[in-house]
Amino acid sequence: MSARIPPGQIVTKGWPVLHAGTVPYQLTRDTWTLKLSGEVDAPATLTFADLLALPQKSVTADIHCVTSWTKLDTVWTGVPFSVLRDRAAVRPNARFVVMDCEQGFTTSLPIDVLSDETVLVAHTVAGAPLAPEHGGPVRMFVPKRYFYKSAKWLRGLRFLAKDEPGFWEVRGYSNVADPWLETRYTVDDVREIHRMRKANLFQPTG
Ligand SMILES: Nc1nc2c(c(=O)[nH]1)N[C@H]1C(S)=C(S)[C@@H](COP(=O)(O)O)O[C@H]1N2
Ligand SMILES: [Mo]
Repeated sequence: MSARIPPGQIVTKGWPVLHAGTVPYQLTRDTWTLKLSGEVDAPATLTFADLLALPQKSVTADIHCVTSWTKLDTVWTGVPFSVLRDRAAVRPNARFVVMDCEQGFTTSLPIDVLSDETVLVAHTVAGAPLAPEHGGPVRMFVPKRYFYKSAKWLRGLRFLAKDEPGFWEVRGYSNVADPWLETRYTVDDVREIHRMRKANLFQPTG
């Protein structure tokens, strides 16, 4: 196994389009908004212009779909998640974020996992506006997790004290979704908890 490719993954040169339901073509940069809500002191609804007025960053990273394709060296531009977290003035009791999408898809991750410099609320790929088929005008970009954690057509970030497992997560997919641990399914999360318990590394997340 190459150190670059996570276990069980195969490199693809193309870029598959994968999602439940249809593409919401009516959602454009002009109609799109992003709601910051939940356990926050500064709830807000941002327009695309508001998003562009925030600090921007480009990240180059590999993406890994749980169905086993990996695409190398993708280049994304957007606003770091941490900037939006700070903009929302998240309360100390908030630990998770639910990413709410157009048409009802959701996924979630701990705020800590989303708070490093690789995670973007992204609007541009390889220098071009994100295509509707790939989640445009705006989607999450979370390259260190399987790609189902990178919510397409993002419409809200809901900050919560308790986790609320998302669309794929309640259908048997891992809530951890770590390509390097190869936690693909719920049962793999249980395996990881056992491994960490044995090593005295397990910290319950409530
Ligand atoms: N809103 C929404 N986002 C979603 C999905 C979805 O069904 N709906 N599918 C996820 C899955 S399983 C994958 S692999 C990626 C695929 O992104 P792509 O079509 O740009 O390759 O989007 C993720 N984000
Ligand atoms: Mo996926």
